[in-house]
Amino acid sequence: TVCPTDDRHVAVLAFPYGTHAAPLLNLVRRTAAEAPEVTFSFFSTKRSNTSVFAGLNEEQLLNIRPYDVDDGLPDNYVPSNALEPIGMFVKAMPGNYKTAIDEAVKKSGRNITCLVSDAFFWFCADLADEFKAKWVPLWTAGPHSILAHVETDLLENRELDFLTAALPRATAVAINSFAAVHPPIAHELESKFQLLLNVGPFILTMPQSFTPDEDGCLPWLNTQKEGTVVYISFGSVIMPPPHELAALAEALEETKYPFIWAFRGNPEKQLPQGFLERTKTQGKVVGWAPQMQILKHAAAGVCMTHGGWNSILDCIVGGVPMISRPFFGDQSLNTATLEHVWGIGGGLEKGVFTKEGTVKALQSIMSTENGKMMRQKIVELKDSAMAAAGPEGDSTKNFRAFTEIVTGSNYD
Ligand code: U2F
Repeated sequence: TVCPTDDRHVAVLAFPYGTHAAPLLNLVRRTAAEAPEVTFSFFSTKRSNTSVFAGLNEEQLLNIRPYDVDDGLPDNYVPSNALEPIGMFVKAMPGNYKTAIDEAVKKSGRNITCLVSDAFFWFCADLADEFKAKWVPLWTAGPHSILAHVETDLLENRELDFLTAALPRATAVAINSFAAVHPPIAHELESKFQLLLNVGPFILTMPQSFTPDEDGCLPWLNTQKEGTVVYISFGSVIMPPPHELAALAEALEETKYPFIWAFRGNPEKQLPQGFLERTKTQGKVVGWAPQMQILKHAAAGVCMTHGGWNSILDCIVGGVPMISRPFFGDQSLNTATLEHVWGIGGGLEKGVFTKEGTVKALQSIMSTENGKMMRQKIVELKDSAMAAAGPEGDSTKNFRAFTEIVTGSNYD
């Protein structure tokens, strides 16, 4: 029931690129469901809102309203590379968010009482002061990368320099992770922030949107032997260069491992000539795949990834070791952690896809003691993730704390 005198209004500021806005919305959906009397306004670009709100009905959205912020791009703009529009968007901040927040305040008649934002938005520290509101940022990547930012004095990137100075001002910092993933890092972070809230892995703790299996990956997996299938995906942003795509394709043909390749471009044009025809019974090249369901399937044997944090969590929950080819941001650090801290995967010889290096890496995971060890270790991590997300687990308790801070209520 909605209390007409309630004046609580949470502004949620999403970063509209990569896999950032969807996890933030999932977190807020769970919180909003616990606090039906509080208004939640969700700010992202039109394109991002269209994608993350797709398929969610009124009943699922409850007290959350989407608002579009200006993407900073001129009319009829054609990007010259994938990063350019992100730079233009960042230049439009924070004015674009402020304009949209003003509109939401006017529409709802409620001032902002709390800001929940992507942790990239250092400007929220000042905005929260201006509104006399709380600020709870969400770091959508792993604990190692946020610690690296906080600990690094000489940052080349000014945006991130501001970020690290701002985060200790937040009422709490939430992260899509669980403390047992790497306890020394969690302890270190606890000492840097007013409050650190591990509330993940979201794949276990938050409502997820449904990914349809349009290409029949799951029935196909049912026809494959246990632990034999190579799943390949480089997330939502990356397309490896042509010579590396070719090397990976050749390695698959050479090893004959069954595979599912979630390919975001045009496979006919971008994969070697004849590859699709020659491998049509060996594997499937699909568009967007139901990644989590694939990784949970008994047939999944190894995941080829770019080392994006959400994919790493998916693999941990699925119990599938990884071969990682990092491209930017946190991905190299994530890859090193897979190999040297957790022992649940590793990088490639020379760091890039070559035919020989990829064959070696695949064979090492699929058919050596090393691969067996990785599988055992990843199942241990999976168990601690499940415990954290369980009824009395740390992430569950931290989520309660998050909800109380954000809504200012006790929901026990
Ligand atoms: C950025 O990450 P990306 O979006 O490139 O990659 P991930 O963090 O691995 O997230 C990919 C998500 O998309 C899903 C998959 C993950 O939740 O389950 N998915 C799918 O459902 N189907 C597909 O065919 C392919 C993917 C950035 F590039 C990274 O460096 C950061 O770590 C990350 C988090 O901040 O954001």
